[in-house]
Amino acid sequence: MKITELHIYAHDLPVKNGPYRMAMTEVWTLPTTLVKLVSDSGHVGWGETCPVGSTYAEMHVDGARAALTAMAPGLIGAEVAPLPLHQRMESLLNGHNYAKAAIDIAAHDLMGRALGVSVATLLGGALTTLVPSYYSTIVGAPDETARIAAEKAAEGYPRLQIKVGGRAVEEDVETVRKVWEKIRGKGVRMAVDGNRSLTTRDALTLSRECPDIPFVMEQPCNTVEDLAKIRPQVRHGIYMDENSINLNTVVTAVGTGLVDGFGMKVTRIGGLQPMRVFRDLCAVRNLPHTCDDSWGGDIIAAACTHVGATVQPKLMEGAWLAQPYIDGHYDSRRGVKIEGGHIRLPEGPGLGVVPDEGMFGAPVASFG
Ligand code: 0XW
Ligand code: MG
Repeated sequence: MKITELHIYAHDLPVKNGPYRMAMTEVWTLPTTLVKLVSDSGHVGWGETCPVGSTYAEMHVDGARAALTAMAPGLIGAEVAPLPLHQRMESLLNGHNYAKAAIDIAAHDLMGRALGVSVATLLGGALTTLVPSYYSTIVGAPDETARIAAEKAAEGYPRLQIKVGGRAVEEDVETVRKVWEKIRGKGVRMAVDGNRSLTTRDALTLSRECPDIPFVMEQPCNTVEDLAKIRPQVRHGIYMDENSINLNTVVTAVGTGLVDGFGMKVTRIGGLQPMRVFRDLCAVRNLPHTCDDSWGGDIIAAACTHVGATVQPKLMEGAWLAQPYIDGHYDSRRGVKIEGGHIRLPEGPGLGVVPDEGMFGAPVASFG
């Protein structure tokens, strides 16, 4: 099966009750990029990539569109199957995983539709049809954050991610302690995410001031070197998120025992093919991880849910979706939703969602 057409669409996703605030990023509207592939068999597949602003990860919306436009002519006539497709993309452009991911997701959707199987089946087979999610607070006042944490725990979220950083560490400590007072004993797991913002000094303070609270520290500091520095000094598990920019970094982090788990983004690692390799590497070393993305609509949400369904439940830390922050769906009937802290695996072939492409207007570029 070969690619005969590639279309790129631009679409804005305003943040409901915005802004969405992390330590170093505040966003009100997220410009997302969609890719539609058509094959010589007449099948269609959709992909998406949506950086959450320009300071979160090494991604930029215009970079994604430029990279897709640069690769597109060389992808007409390419095999849809993930391994030859990735080889072709590597021959056309170095890096830019988050742009390649949109093509990779579209190819998985197309292949699934052509074969009449779900993307989870293509990835090895679903282990569940109810995928756990987690709720991520924004950086906020301690009492308000604790109130939201209690509310989300009561809704059924099995895990909470508490955002910290960008302010005095004392306020972060107070926030974490107040959240713990509310959720203690409720069986809800907790991650404290600094989104790269903490100095190693403040990361150590946070850990030392909360020795009794069983959270994991997600990407507390900016660099791999910072994580290595605090690693032997903290009491809490360390998860890598933003630093895990490709499989090479992941292999080193896993092999050197630098981390206890990952917050992983499907687009940052380059799509579903590298994501399944990542999943299997983590399984070998019993490392828990999430299957999320930084932002995006129903296409990204479905991709995260399908791969999340293939992760051993004991290692699955959840699929975070932007859906609670977005009004409406690309697919009004089969849109992907979090209910009671969990996501029902979409049914049907491919990703199981069929976007109403009228929503996206005319493509910004078309090839083939
Ligand atoms: C909570 N997330 C999955 C969504 C935001 O884009 C950031 C991210 C994270 O864990 O850092
Ligand atoms: Mg994170």
